[in-house]
Amino acid sequence: TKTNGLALVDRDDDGVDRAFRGDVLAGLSQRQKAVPARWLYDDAGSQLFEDITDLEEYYPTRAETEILKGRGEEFAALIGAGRAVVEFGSGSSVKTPLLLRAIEPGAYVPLDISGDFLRESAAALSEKFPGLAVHPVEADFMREVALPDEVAGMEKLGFFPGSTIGNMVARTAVDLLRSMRATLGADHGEAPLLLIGMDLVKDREVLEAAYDDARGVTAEFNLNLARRINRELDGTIPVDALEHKAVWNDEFARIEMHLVATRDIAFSVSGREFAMKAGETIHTENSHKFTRRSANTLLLAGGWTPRERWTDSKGRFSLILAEA
Ligand code: AVI
Repeated sequence: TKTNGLALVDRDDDGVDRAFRGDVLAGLSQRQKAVPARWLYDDAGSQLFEDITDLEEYYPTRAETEILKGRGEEFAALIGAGRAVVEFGSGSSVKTPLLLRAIEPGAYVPLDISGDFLRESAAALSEKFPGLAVHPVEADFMREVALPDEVAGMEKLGFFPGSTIGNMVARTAVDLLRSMRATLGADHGEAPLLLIGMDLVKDREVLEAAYDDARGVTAEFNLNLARRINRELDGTIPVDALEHKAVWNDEFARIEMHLVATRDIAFSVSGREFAMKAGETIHTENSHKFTRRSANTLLLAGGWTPRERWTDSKGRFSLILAEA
């Protein structure tokens, strides 16, 4: 689950999230309507994403878990014991313990913008690893984060699984990789490592099915954004006139999710009027897929040198160890 928590959210007197309203109004005013993908993850959206990770068609979670399960000894040899593991995003219930069990970390520092979710997952982790020092930090990790004093003297390993980097356009991804370097102390003479999941380019059919499953869970995940706009921003979007579309954009090597208008519609959001012609879309998410080279190029642009790379047995997903 990923949520946007309360603590770092700026709300107006009516309790409306100002950043959400700003992004939606600006995005719906563009020629190609678009809403940033981060807004897919309210409580309902986060639960739907969890459901997606169990789907037959959605291979990334299973593929990455297979690598984490099978390569523990190699991680231990390359990473060594005693590092502070800094996870960008609160740990998922499955992946993080696999890494922590393999490498004997000195501490675990989950970073997340959602305080509630952060505390919950940190508590669950502490229960699983009673001897491990866990220091959750509530922060927006898109910027440099000050780590707790307790891990000041320790070597660091950043952990960013799930290919969430793929949900960013290259410019944002590079900014994030550079912020990670700074957060992990690379600018102050430390030599941090980063273990990062990056999903791979593959057949269009496999990719499009992964983002348009037979049970319609991904469609619900996408449509939930329109419902959220109606709920939180006093919107009148006729959700029944929108359809989920997931399409491979070969030019940019990414799956794009859109909400397509099935007829001409008009609606208002926060008192502003909008219209869509039949066939017009709202672009709601990019999920970039990488080749070995494009992954390396992105990491290098972000200040990280790839050192080791693992893929699952079907060659669908990669986990890369890089050093600053
Ligand atoms: C969170 N992120 C890596 C997912 C992905 O595969 O891009 C989000 C997602 N969107 C639709 N299905 C899954």
